[in-house]
Amino acid sequence: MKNFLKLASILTLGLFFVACNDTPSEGFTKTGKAGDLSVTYSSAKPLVVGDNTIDVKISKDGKAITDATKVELKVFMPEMPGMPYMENTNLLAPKGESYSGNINFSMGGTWQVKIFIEKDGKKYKYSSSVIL
Ligand SMILES: [Cu+2]
Repeated sequence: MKNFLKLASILTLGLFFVACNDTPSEGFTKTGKAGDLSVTYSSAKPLVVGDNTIDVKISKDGKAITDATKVELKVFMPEMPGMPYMENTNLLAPKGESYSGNINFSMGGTWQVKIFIEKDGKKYKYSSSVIL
């Protein structure tokens, strides 16, 4: 039993160390496609439960798209046993060569991420997910 406790505490310490070593200085970036557009969404800081400032960069053939009619970011978590559907949606504002705005994750877990883009009368959708 004593040996088991020793092993358990060593493992716990190990996990704690790994968790603390999770490079907090690095932000978050994910890239994918929405039709023929390239979409990158990022945060200067790691994503957290609560408010996050998200930057969305859209490009086509390597050229930044800065004249989108609308860029909307939506995060949601489907209904789970004992937990209601959760969602946060925000229209992003143009900022330099990207679009920026706040998004709120109300709890940890897996969140679905959708970015809706409108440009020249066409609609695009980028689908992704993050784990908090
Ligand atoms: Cu949930």
